Amino acid sequence: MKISNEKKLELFYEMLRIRRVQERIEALYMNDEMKTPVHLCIGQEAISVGFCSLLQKEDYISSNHRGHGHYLAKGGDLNALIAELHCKTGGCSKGFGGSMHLIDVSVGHLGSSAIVGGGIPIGTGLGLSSKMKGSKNVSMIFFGDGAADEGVLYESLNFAMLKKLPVIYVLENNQWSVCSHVSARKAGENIFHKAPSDLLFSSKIDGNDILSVYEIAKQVVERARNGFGPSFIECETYRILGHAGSLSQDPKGYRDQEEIEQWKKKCPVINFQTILIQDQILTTSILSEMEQRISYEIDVAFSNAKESPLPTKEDLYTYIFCE
Ligand SMILES: Cc1ncc(C[n+]2csc(CCOP(=O)(O)OP(=O)(O)O)c2C)c(N)n1
Repeated sequence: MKISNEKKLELFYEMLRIRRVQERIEALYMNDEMKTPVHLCIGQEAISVGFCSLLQKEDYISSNHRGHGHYLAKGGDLNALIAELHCKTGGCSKGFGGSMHLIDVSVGHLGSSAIVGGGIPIGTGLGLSSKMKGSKNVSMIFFGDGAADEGVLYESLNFAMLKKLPVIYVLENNQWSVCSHVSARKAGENIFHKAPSDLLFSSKIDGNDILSVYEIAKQVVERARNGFGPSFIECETYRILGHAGSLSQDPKGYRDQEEIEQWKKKCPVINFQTILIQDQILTTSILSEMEQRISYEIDVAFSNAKESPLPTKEDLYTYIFCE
């Protein structure tokens, strides 16, 4: 598939931005100013960027606890993300949600859930709403291999196939669910084989290769938008850092350093950067301009978050609805 150089740079920039945001969070986390757990997605950036780059603002996504990348790739506001991590009123959930409850309705991000698998029926329902309204909006759901253990995935897939819903199920198989390896939980090689194939387009891809992700994303978004029903894409990837918090807080011993080193060699950001430089699409001056722009944007977001007030006791009642 032909992808313009401009598009390639755009994809690279978005991945780099998510990477640098994650790194800054990780670097500052032990200062204890971010009053929420964080689940960083370093190593998985190609998936959120590749898939979201094919969506319109009006399309929906639903996300999970490891959702910073999904939020940013869909166009969620960085200032509101960082303020949310500080539990401040400037946050995207007004400081009440923390990192696992991100949302930006203005760009079609309809929320992330801390309940593993929780975003799957929500995203399926969003697909149903599009179909009932006769709109062309598609719904994309990001979830992990741990969530693929949950029965709700198969109920949702069945419903989406039955009603031919415009839903794209994006499984980020990062090999681990907390400290439990995928091989300890799955029978057989491929999770996606479990998805019945006659009513569901399914495929397994290298989730660390942004161009492969972009290519399949284009295909499945077009299918969904044109009434061909749901798709299920398993993306092989790896969580480079710990399950939650900063790296130093990750329990040791559940995975080999050698495994981590092997996956670091498959880094989606560095590898794409190398290709772009080799192909003379990215120059060192463009790269340093990108780095500066991103770094400045992150500085501003952290300083805004510090300035933003904490919620008050009265705010506790502001967002409670009752009839
Ligand atoms: C229903 C439910 N069960 C268990 C948990 C505890 N828990 C939080 S994250 C997580 C791992 C999820 O793994 P996966 O879906 O593969 O996502 P990853 O963390 O690897 O990105 C678990 C078991 C939870 N939050 N919700």
